[in-house]
Amino acid sequence: MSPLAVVPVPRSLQPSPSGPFPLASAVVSGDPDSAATLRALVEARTGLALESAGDAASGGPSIDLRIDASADAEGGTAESYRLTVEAASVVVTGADAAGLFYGVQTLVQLIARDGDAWSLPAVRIDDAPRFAYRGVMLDVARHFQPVGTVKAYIDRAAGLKFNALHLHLTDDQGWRLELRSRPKLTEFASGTSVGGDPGGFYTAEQYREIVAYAASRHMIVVPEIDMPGHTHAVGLAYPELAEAPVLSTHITDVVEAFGGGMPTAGEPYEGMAVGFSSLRIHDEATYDFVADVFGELAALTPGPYLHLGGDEALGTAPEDFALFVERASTIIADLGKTPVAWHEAGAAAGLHPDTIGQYWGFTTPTDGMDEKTRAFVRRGAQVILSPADAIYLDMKYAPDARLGLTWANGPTSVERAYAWEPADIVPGVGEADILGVEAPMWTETVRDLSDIDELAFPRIAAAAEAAWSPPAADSDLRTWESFRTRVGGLGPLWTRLGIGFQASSEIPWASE
Ligand code: TNX
Repeated sequence: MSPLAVVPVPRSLQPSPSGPFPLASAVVSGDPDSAATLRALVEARTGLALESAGDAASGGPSIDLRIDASADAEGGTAESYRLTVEAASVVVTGADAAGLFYGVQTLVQLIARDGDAWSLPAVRIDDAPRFAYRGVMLDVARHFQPVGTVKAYIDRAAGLKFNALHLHLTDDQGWRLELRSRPKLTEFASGTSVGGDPGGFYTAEQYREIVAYAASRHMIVVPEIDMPGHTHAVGLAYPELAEAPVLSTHITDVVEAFGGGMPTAGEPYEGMAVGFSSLRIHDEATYDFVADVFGELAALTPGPYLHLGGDEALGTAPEDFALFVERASTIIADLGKTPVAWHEAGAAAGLHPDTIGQYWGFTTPTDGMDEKTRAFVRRGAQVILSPADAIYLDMKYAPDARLGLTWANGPTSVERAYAWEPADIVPGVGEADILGVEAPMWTETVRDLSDIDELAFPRIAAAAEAAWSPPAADSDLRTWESFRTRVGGLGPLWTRLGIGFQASSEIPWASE
């Protein structure tokens, strides 16, 4: 029997001898929020409008949705759930609201065609996440994405049991969040995107709307203000805070390959080069700015993390970089938030010790990136893994692909996105040191939701499985063969949900 099409694969999945559960006559009872989620997803998948227990009396088989902290095998692990399908009843029990939400997502993935009808296969699933932090990142700076697109991305990610949306809100090409303390940022630095495409920004109210929508799908928002590099846009609004662009040969090479012109102080940057901009490190006005920006962001963000960036600051001298990230991480910690920084910041001796590191090197570390990452752990903090040659969702699938970049070891196949083990990436950074896994979507080549879908799906499913599922050593179903078959089984669901996935030839796509 081919494995059931559940992605990420659960901790334990046992087919049961009972017959399948018929969906059409089912009656949904229990927790109202998850009942609404289930009814909406079943309708999208099958066209069936399931009855609720409150509706006209019905003797149909029941789907019962419960929250019970004592119910799971491990005694109420956060986000865990248990799911039992038998011929006459379905019971989903979450240890908490998030667990129940994930149980419902699994249930929807199990829906199968049964002749002219729809059914659920008899099964018993016990499931809980491997890592507490399961993230996707969306770069809304290189190409601004409207609120509706961000919500659609949240829905897609939540369906794969991701629980964090990292929003890359600022970069050389634009500042995308309106701040009362610094109104010039959006007035002067948000109008354009890469390639001369339109820009945009979120008002504080729109940002709150995104945060609330994410919360309704059990996701936190991790906002990133990238500093001290990636700050050309800041100079359009507050020129006194920005150094002149540092024009290395790398910049000339990128401009030659991709166009966009050389970065020029005071002019919007529409190209794809990185590492030429820097805030002024030895000017107190810079830290007034950092305090204003993160102060307002902390007040707008209920989640525990604020990301200060810190990547590719090639236009900043190393000792200046260290001084900056030490002060910025301390400002964030003093606001009562946990700082997050890209792995480069690990090199700064005085970085705030609570700072979470985000590793973006390759699955086999190069250039001392592993050492910088271990430094976070030595200070007592954890690490988020985003190995670029595996789960950078903006890489091309194949050399002739329409969208994407290739710098991370050439194109990234679905198989390569799947074939890595988090605890084996950075020597000295083991299971307990890993907060989680995050798949970034940078948007230099990505304009809209259909571009996002084409690059993210199906590789995002590999990242979800690395973040949620047990390691291969503990699960027979953590193999490429099983994964590709299970992903193929999700094709019809993704189609019904309007997800424009790449019909990769590596995956045996099911037709219904
Ligand atoms: C590297 S990885 C970047 C981004 C680019 C991305 C494109 C990292 C922390 N920074 O500035 O958008 O490559 O793939």
